[in-house]
Amino acid sequence: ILRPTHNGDRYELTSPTVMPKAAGFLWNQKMMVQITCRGYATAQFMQPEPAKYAHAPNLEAKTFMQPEPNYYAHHPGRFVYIKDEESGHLFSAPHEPVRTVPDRFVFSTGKSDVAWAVESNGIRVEMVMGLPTHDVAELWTIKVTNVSGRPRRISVTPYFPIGYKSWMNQSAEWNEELVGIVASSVTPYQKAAEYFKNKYLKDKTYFICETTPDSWEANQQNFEGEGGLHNPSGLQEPQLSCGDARYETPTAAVQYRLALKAGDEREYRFMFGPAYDEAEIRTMRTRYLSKQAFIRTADEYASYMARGQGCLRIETPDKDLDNFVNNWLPRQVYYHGDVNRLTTDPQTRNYLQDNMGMNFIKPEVTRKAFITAVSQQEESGAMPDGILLAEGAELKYINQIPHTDHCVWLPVTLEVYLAETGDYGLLQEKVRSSNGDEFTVFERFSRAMDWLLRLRDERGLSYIAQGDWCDPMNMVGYKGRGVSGWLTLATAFAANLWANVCEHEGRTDLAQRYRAGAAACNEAANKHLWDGDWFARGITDDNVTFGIKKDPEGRIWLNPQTFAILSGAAGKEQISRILPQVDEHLNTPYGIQMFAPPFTKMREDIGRVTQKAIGSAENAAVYNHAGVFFVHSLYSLGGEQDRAYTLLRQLIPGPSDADYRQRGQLPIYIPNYYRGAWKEFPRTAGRSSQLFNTGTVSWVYRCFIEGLCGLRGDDKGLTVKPQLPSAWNSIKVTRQFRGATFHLDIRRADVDQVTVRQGGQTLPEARITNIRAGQTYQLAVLVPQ
Ligand code: CEZ
Repeated sequence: ILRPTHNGDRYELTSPTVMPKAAGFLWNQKMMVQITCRGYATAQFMQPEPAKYAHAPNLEAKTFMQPEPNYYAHHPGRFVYIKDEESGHLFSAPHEPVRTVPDRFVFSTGKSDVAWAVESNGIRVEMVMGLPTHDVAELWTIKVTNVSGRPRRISVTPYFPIGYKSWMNQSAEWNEELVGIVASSVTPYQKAAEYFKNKYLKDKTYFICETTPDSWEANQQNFEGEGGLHNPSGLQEPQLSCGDARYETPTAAVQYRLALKAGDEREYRFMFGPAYDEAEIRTMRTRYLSKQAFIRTADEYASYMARGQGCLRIETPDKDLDNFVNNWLPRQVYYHGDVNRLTTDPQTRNYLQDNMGMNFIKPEVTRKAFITAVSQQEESGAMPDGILLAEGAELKYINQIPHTDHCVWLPVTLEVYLAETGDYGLLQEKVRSSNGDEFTVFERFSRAMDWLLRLRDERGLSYIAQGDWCDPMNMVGYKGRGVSGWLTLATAFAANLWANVCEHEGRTDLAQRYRAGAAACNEAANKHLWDGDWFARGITDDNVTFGIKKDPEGRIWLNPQTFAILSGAAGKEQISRILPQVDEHLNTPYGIQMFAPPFTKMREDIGRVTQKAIGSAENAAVYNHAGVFFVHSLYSLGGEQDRAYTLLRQLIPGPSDADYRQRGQLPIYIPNYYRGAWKEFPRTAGRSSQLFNTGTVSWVYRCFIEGLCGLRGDDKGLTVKPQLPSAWNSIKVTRQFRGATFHLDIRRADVDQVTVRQGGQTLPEARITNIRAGQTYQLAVLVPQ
């Protein structure tokens, strides 16, 4: 059903029904489109807040991107109806809305386009969607070929529903000069002040054609009629009615009537997108709507994607893994670092971790992100809940709820930045905030750590307010007393990381202060949260410790265990107790659950997380972000490479057919979760959320680079400490690092410690120093059996 092609640059799915939600996605800095194999699409563009140009047929609430999208007959999508005008046989490509069983079906997701080839009744339809690099628009090529071996009379009707644009004012009509349908609307509002904000919104949606069609329809009801979308009334007439929409739901359908000889083909090009006015549509048409311009634009876009190639190529015994790590993982990391999930106020923790990944792709972007982030630091040293990225942006949704963990991610992200670049100079940059204070980056980080260490109760445990990393854990501490076990440990971890930097900068006084702070957190966690075999998740406002043995639900949580390992709170003996418990309670065939057992009803002293559907999102799902934190902690231990690798591999769908079917997702990205509650609901366990926005991927990339391959920078150079799973005897790795290229041949040998040879000579230690940019290094690495 599924196979990689073009050296892994594409994945091809050959059925529209076995993984109906399987989708590809494309983006640029102004927009994003996710489109399923069946043709349903979700697109957003920034103006500067996320907006749509194709809508559901009813009024939609504005919201952030959510998991497990539902698709329904009238969901926005991009379709072509093909009707045999002699026999009346009708089908549609890619698959919706007609759902005819195709004779041949290929959904092919590439890095810079999404394509289909669908055949039914002797007609082949090939569709390709691309994007420009700097503008908002979809570029569509639709090619029709008569493969039936006899002459045919058919109609070809691209159908791009526009949906319900506005309850105040909406319409659509054919525009002769632009050769297409233009829908107009007024974004609804009520406050006068909103008028001025909305005044320049792109309230038009256009669908324009390179080739003038024989007829068209701009009125959804006229097109669909009594026949319904499976067999629209508009297609039962000799031609479309050339209707308009006057405060009626707009649509874009255009029709070509063709007489094709055997083997004949026709190729059409279209553009679909939002615009402010007709002048803008005209400009877009001139800029893009021709064969040459499509080719040029596709090349430009491919080189834009190529800039996100990342710094690692691996050759391991697992080819599917290689394909994901070499081709698709850096692309998803790049997406996060490049567009910050298309929000103007990314959650601070997301902004920082997404930039942690960008260190491996474009560290100069991460450098700027630090400056942007700390320039918004509050006077107290706290970091705000979201980082504002556009003029006039506001904190929305979850960012209006106070969470206490944001400062943690500063030193965590910095650790990777310094390892990749060695640029300690960043710390001396002066950053001014809007209230006028000026501090260096170094001072700001110290203030953030001071704030974290200060925000603890008399026991030394960190207050949680209305959430920590776990967004919906909103009622543990809303009365002001509850504490987070995880945050206490994460604070210790962050303080230790920061102490290392202080030491490097010659500030031993500060290094001591932060190490002492970390030690105090760890001690408090051990005193109040150690439950004999694992660490508790927290203590509520009413002083109830939870995430412990006697809890029937939410008994053991992964994050506190992970961060107890990372912070040093858990000693060797404790770790040896924790790991088997984690295995027993949390492992599933699809990865590791964030906690178990799931909550089946509201716990008013924990909050919204307990109300989420069992096994979805944070309620006992395989929540990949938490899973990969754990993998990172295992690599940091050394000696846990098998446990680490098993979990790392499970983050990626496949490679068995059964696994693909169960997850329902192509192996071109990692979703934020797979359904968990494996013991309770095995039928749905493993199912992908289909949401490719996730902090997971930065860590996954990091785990492959620094953990499995063991290629990590420090202030002297590049250290080499591979941690191959025991089933592997050798791997080959190419790593880009500080402008140089390293080819490593890593194999097991009879050595006591990692040995690195360059040009026949053994290096004094497993570290390459004096790295020169532009140079290529060939290294033979021997690792102990
Ligand atoms: O969002 C993520 C956040 O973006 O949830 C993570 C958190 O660390 C990320 O910063 C864990 O809680 O209910 C909610 O509010 C959810 O928490 C979502 O906003 C969420 C989900 O991943 C979306 O499925």
